Amino acid sequence: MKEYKILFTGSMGAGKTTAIGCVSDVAPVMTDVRNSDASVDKERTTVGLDFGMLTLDSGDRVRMYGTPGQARFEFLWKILVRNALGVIVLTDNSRPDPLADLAVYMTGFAEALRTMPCVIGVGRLQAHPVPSLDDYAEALAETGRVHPILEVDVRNRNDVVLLIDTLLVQLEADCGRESK
Ligand SMILES: Nc1nc2c(ncn2[C@@H]2O[C@H](COP(=O)(O)OP(=O)(O)OP(=O)(O)O)[C@@H](O)[C@H]2O)c(=O)[nH]1
Ligand SMILES: [Mg+2]
Repeated sequence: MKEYKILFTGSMGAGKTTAIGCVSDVAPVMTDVRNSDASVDKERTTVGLDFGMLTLDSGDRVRMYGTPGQARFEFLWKILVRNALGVIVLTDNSRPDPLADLAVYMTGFAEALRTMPCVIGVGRLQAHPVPSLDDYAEALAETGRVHPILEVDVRNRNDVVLLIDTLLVQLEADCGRESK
């Protein structure tokens, strides 16, 4: 049996807490409090971390951690990414500039992503088709990065498991790693 630590990050309200809660086999640990950031219409927000555990069909276990989305908690991003094997970045396509949001996390985790695989999950794409998945790929390519980009509904277990599987496949193949 293998055990993996993976990290969910991404913009406020993209659904890190929801995604982890949706697939966790154990009662997830959440640290959400009342949201005081008026720029995002959201009742609660994560101020510490999320934690959940998923046992795969293979018997392997995935320990899932989630970061706060708010950039004021950037110091926690660095702590939470330690010892992780891969990162899932969630975006919310209903936000004003989802590609700029993506850039915040690609920059924030740049050091970790030199050695870790990464998958991008784009939420609310049906209702907000722009930027398209191709637009995301182009934006990433401009920064010299290639990562899988998938549409995701964080409320849908299969979607979230697919994101995790896509990350683990990269890990198994040892691809997605840039040479140092
Ligand atoms: N209607 C709708 N709601 C969605 C969709 N995707 C996500 N949500 C909702 O968006 C909210 C996401 O909230 P969280 O899971 O707290 O987001 P988070 O990324 O943990 O946010 P922070 O901790 O504040 O950074 C949840 O209420 C989800 O149900 C969607 O496609 N449609
Ligand atoms: Mg959260």
